[in-house]
Amino acid sequence: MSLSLFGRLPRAVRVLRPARITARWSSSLSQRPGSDRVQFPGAVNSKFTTDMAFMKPSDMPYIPTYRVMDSDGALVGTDKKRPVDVSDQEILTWYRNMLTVSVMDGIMFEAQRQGRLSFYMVSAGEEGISVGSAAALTPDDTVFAQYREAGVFQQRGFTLKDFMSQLFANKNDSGKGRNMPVHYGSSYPRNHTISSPLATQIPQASGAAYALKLQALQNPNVPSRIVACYFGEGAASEGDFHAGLNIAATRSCPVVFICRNNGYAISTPTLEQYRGDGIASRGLGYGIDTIRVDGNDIFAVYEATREARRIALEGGGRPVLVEAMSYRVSHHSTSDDSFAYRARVEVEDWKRRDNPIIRLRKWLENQGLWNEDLERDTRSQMRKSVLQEFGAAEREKKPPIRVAFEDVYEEVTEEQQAQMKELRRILETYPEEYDVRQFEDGVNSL
Ligand SMILES: Cc1ncc(C[n+]2csc(CCOP(=O)(O)OP(=O)(O)O)c2C)c(N)n1
Repeated sequence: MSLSLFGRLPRAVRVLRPARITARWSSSLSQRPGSDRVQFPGAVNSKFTTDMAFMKPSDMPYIPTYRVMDSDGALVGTDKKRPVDVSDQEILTWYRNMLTVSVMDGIMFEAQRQGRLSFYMVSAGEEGISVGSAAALTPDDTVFAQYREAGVFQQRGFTLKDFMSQLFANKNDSGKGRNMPVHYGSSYPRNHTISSPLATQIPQASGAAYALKLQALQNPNVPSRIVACYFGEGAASEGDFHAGLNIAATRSCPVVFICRNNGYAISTPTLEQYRGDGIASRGLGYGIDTIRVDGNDIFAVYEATREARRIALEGGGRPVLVEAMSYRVSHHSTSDDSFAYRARVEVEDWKRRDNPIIRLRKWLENQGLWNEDLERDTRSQMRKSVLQEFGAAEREKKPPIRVAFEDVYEEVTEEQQAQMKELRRILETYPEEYDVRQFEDGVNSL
């Protein structure tokens, strides 16, 4: 019945129809006499059994964690001579990108504590996940992020000026100063603007991936593109996670879901977040190819994402889930003191034991590609660059006041025009109360 739908579509669509769907639809749904398998349409490969046994999660094997390099920066796969098929130069860029995010985080966190910035969130301990996964994407791929993925933006060409303009909501911010700090976005490479409500980006990512799939069907000559969608293990408890993964599976969308499992959602430890085997075990339930990786190992993250990207484009499109394990060594945000709910020693332990930056540094040093002097000079240079852009962004004008009324709808409505006029009247009547000099064009923009 539904097959007739394809009959009306152009030939290319029929050729690219996903193989798995064909197999399922073409199997007979009637019960064959003597068959040991159920032919109910809802579970076509299930065997009959006379053994009434409830399946227990604890009887299932735990999903292993893929790694390429151990915490000493040594390669663990016996056959591996090189960790990944990219140049040393490229790996050094990854290292610098992780370091840039880390240096910027240190400075901006402190700046917030001094009241120079309203809010900040660091990604300490998770730089390997964001830089490593973004390195496996092409600039044409589309990204939906949560908020702890500054490394994705850094790896995809965001400059310190871009970061600082958003953080200080000045007139150079592509988001026009309307969002809280750390809610970055860019039109190319396409990084959809971050928004605060958790997990809402997950079904949106599936929808965007569906659109990319349809585009590829209409024009097979455009380069293949995927959507990469990031979220935390806490966000994965939202209903939108379920909606997003299920629709991506049933519509065969080329989307790679990347879950950062860092052990906490603000004060909530994973034991209170879920009782299954992390987030990875859920992927299988949706019929999605899934892998768990060591998030402190940038090589493992890169390799897994690159392969996930390849699989996502197979047969016209299908989703993949990557669960990257890490530990949130920082406070949740500048509004949080995490020692109120976890022991300082636990955090110190993790900081000492392992992190993605030190691990890659050890590998680079073992290869003779990095040393103490380079580390010191690079860090000091990065600090200087961050402080320079910080100062420049802080001194820059805010966007025109008019911008507060624009883009609510595509066009400014009559009511909004009246509100702008009224605002201008108030600002002009009480100049002592409202200092508008920091906004581009002052009241004249209204
Ligand atoms: C729908 C919704 N509920 C609650 C919040 C408040 N909130 C902001 S961040 C956060 C924790 C998210 O944890 P996780 O997804 O694990 O990401 P992490 O912060 O650990 O990177 C919560 C509950 C929100 N922003 N949106």
